[in-house]
Amino acid sequence: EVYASSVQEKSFIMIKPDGIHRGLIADIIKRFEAKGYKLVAIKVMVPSKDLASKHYEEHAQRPFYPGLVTFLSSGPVVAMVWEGKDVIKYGRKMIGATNPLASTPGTIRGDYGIDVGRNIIHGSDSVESAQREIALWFGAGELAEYDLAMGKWVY
Ligand code: RTP
Ligand code: MG
Repeated sequence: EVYASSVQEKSFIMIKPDGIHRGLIADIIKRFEAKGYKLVAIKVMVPSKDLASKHYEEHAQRPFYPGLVTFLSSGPVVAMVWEGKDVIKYGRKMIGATNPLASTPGTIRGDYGIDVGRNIIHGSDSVESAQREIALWFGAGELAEYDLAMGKWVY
């Protein structure tokens, strides 16, 4: 059933400044698209320090937090919302482990990263985080609703 609610699960996926500067935008989008996920929102921006702080607020007490916020707001990001069955959990699998050197080859971080502070991409880690992050980065009218023609060949 193509329009079951599980198929409409959404995740907030963001290419971080290192990913943009390293020319990985198209590769990353290609992976999610080829998997069968549907792109419903996308924008490029340099996030303010305030937005970056809010995005990672769960880590506010961690020693790496100030550097993380400075890094995220230091350059352009590609903020996206991808939709599809199990996209939150499976998207994190495609992304790989937080530390790129612990990520399996074939994952985005495993294929392209070395340092935990330069791990290329962010993905929501739960339904609650996804809802919070989508609302933080996008306005209600910025999410497209449409049927993807290839959808019936994916589900
Ligand atoms: P993300 O939120 O960016 O998708 O990454 P994640 O879930 O895999 O990892 P998380 O624990 O949420 O950490 C957020 C980001 O903080 C940086 N970090 N640095 N020990 C460290 O220096 C350290 N630990 C985490 C990473 O850039 C990580 O993606
Ligand atoms: Mg995280």
